[in-house]
Amino acid sequence: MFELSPAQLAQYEADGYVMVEQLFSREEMDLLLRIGKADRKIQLDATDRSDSQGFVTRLTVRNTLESDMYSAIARCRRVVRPMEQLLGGEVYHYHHKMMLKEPEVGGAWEWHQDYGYWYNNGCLYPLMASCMIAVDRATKANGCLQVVPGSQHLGRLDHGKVAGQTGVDPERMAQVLERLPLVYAEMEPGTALFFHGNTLHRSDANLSKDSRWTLICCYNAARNNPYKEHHHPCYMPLEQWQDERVLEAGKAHWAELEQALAQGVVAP
Ligand SMILES: O=C(O)CCC(=O)C(=O)O
Repeated sequence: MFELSPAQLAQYEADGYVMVEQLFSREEMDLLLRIGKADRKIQLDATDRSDSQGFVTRLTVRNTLESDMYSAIARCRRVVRPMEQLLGGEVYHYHHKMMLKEPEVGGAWEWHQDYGYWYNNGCLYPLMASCMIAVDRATKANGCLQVVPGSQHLGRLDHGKVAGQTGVDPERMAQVLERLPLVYAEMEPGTALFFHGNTLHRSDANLSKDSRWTLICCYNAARNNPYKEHHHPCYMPLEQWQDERVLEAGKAHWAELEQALAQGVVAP
């Protein structure tokens, strides 16, 4: 079973993120990409997020886990076990989202912390983290994630309206960038970035000819159950799947999509 090493845990503690190369195989990512491109449902359910330049990025958020390939990844031990290590105990699925950053149109994200938003959902502690998995290659040119190492130690910063999005106070952000470096998290397909809910991150618009799709799986510590109901789930035990089930679920998912395509209907 994959686990983060003491050195990787120390890196997360210092930097607020840790990158794990090839957490998923090329075969798994090729299949996920094929599924994503053929999946009318994720396109139909996608919401738009505009940036200040008028570029629009699309994302499809899921609060529940099913038997599809996206859910199999969010449930699999390769992702969940490191999350348990990082959050210090049992975790539950908070949501997952496919980020469909399309060539030449995919918009930018302003500087923010995920816990900047999740705080408002009744989660008292920042015992929350995400795993971003590169489905396509993510590069500087197609708008890969940018992170500020060590920024999780700043605690939660005030968020407000920034260029039409909810972002960190720009005056404070400028000061942060005077003191801390900025890192472009370039990733090959299958590489995963585990990052803390208070790690500052953003991304540029995708002006390149290559799409930049990622799957982001987000978790909350079981002991950090929100004190109020909101649009993401409260604690519910997470059924963890063996890693092999990712490919099995993907193959079954693809077969379902192929059948739906042949019948000219949208797969459920
Ligand atoms: O996909 C990206 O580039 C950024 C996404 C992000 O920051 C988020 O979902 O919180």
